[in-house]
Amino acid sequence: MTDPNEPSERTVEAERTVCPFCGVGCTIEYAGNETTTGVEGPVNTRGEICPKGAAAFDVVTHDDRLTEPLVRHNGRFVTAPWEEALNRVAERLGRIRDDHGADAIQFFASSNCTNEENYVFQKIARVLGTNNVDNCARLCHSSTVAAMGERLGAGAMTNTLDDLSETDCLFVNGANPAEQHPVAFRSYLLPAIRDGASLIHVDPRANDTTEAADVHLPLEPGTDIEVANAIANVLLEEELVDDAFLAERVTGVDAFREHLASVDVEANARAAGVDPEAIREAARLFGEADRGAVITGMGTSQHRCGTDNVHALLNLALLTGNIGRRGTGVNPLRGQNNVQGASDVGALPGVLPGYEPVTDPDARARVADEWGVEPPAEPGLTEVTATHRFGEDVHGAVVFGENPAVTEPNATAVASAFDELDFCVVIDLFETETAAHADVVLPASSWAEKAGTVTNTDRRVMRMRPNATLPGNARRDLDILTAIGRRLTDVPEEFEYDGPEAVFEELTRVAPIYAGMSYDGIGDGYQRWPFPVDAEAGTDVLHTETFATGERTAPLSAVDPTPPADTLDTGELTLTTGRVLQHFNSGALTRRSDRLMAMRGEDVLQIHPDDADDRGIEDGDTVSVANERGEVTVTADVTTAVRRGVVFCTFHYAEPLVNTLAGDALDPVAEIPEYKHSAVRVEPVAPPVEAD
Ligand SMILES: Nc1nc2c(c(=O)[nH]1)N[C@H]1C(S)=C(S)[C@@H](COP(=O)(O)OP(=O)(O)OC[C@H]3O[C@@H](n4cnc5c(=O)[nH]c(N)nc54)[C@H](O)[C@@H]3O)O[C@H]1N2
Ligand SMILES: Nc1nc2c(c(=O)[nH]1)N[C@H]1C(S)=C(S)[C@@H](COP(=O)(O)OP(=O)(O)OC[C@H]3O[C@@H](n4cnc5c(=O)[nH]c(N)nc54)[C@H](O)[C@@H]3O)O[C@H]1N2
Ligand code: SF4
Ligand SMILES: [Mo]
Repeated sequence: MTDPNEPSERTVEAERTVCPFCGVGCTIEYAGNETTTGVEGPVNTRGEICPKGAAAFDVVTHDDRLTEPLVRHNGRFVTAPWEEALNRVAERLGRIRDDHGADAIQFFASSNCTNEENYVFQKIARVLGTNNVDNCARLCHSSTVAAMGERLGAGAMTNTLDDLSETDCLFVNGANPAEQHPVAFRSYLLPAIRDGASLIHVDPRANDTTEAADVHLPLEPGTDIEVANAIANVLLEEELVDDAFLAERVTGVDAFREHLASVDVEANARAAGVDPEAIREAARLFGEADRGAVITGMGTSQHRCGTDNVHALLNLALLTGNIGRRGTGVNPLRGQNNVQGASDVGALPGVLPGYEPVTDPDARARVADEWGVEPPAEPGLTEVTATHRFGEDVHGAVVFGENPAVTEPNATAVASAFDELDFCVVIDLFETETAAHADVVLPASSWAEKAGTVTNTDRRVMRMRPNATLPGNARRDLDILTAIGRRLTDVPEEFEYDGPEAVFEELTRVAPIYAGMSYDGIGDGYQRWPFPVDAEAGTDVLHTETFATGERTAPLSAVDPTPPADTLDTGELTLTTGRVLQHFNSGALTRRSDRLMAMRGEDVLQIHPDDADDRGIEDGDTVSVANERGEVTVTADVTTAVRRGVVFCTFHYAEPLVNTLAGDALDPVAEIPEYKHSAVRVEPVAPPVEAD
């Protein structure tokens, strides 16, 4: 916190903006006294927020904020003037490009930052001559986007939060919206449940979402395909499918039936460790519902078979005709406040702004018309693959608002890989664990110090507005990026913008899905893509008459299970990871909030009483969790919320660094890591002391 004895030179005022945390996109503003409050916005129509939104200001005035550029001299960081720091960035990255080509540099974009910032960021990479730009969408829903893109032609939520409140059945697979998308859960999903909608929760753990569930399938991590295929089998066997929809809108039905004939519900239930009767009950609830909606999250997507997991869920929606109507669909709840937007504006290695493939010459030519430089035609590296190649063919990195040394799998190896680079610049609010391996660190702007737009989970573009001035010599992210673009590229004039609105205008010309949007049009409300809403269909729901592929039909696609990469030796347990309400991702922001830390201040390992007993572990004991990649010590929370054989931990803390335990396996299609299944040994750190 700021020193109360020092008069603060920072002015603070209330301006409607968007919460910096999750993809729900609640509207908040400064409320005085270093706090924020929810105000009525497009999503939180009654001004409702969760504890993170309420604590958002804590980070803005935190003492740890970077206020000067840092440049490494003889191994140590020293503060430096902006000119020197920026020149060093341009000179060193320029040298890497000259020596090895632009593809030797990796650009880590920020799903925590605005559309305008990410648009400029990917433009720097592409103008420089590389498609090596990626964002955290890689780590959350890249598999979802891949499967949905292939089958339906669009990787975003098919439906809107608003219409999901009209559903009759929620099929929530590997997501915990009660904690991770709290306002969406309380204001859109719970009302549907109170109106009689059923909830099926497919999750190895019982958590806050499970409390509202009619059926809980506590599957073994990594067995989602077994469960979804068993449900598909029951749907077909018990004639719970929508024959009219299958006839009109679906192809591959016969081949799918044939494939599913070999699926045995009992055997799949056994493999997943769930009750076959519960699978049947789930199938009946979903199949008999007039409107059934699938909601999917990280438990589905973060496996080496993440793309297939989503294919298996898409089958359930297509079989039951639950696509293209209100209250239905397949709905990935997006992660950070702008992970949807960072992807929309082209911070991905395979697509240009608006998801046009880099391999499409017409799309490249359209971009070249605007930029005067044609983007390269070869898709770039995804972010985890890139870190695996640091020091080999990748020699430089620009890390913008990401903390891969904490959040990528096998994190200790990732941190060392950063030391293999010739040059790394980090643009962040704090001296992060990744910054510790950088050569230059640039002090950036928090959510409260910038203007721009972000795109929430149901594709709504909303405006952010500054509530505070910058601390010390920190600069706005957009100013930092344009300054780098002007120094580093051969087209400095392409990085002269008169503020974020001018960037947005360019974006609407380059990205077809944003065409026609404007700051004025958005105002205090929102504009949703595809824009404008199709007047004929009269709805914001996708795929109503045709799929986004342009086709009237989408295919069923049979998938078989893939075993996780880690196999369990005797005595080992399966570690799966995830989130809690009070903390956010790497914890960079939430660990620094006293009020959030007071609510939940440490990481714990959830472990089943029988597994704890076997190891002589009691509730509250310090335990070691280890495998060949690393070890962490953490407090045991002995609970029946997790199934036997499975332990659960968050990854919100740099200490313990849980991601040291996650493996390098990637989904072959989307290159998403297998965060949700690692083999670990769990032991008490010291033998329990007998109390007399
Ligand atoms: N409070 C809070 N909210 C957040 C975030 C945060 O860090 N904290 N982060 C944001 C981001 S970036 C994202 S991507 C979203 C993610 O939101 P969610 O997808 O809800 O996040 P997770 O907790 O990672 O995973 C969801 C559930 O998957 C379960 N799971 C684990 N393994 C498996 C499995 O093999 N199969 C199935 N079916 N389930 C499994 C876990 O037990 C967990 O309850 O949340 C966003 N919102
Ligand atoms: N074990 C395990 N690991 C996981 C996951 C999991 O479920 N399990 N989930 C994965 C997922 S889904 C995700 S999205 C990733 C998240 O991974 P990251 O994106 O690396 O984590 P974050 O904490 O969201 O943010 C990173 C950085 O952004 C900075 N930042 C915030 N706002 C701003 C800003 O306005 N400007 C600038 N310049 N910087 C800013 C923060 O200070 C922080 O250092 O983690 C992944 N890692
Ligand atoms: S639900 Fe998400 S967007 Fe809304 S206040 Fe909480 S963290 Fe912020
Ligand atoms: Mo995420």
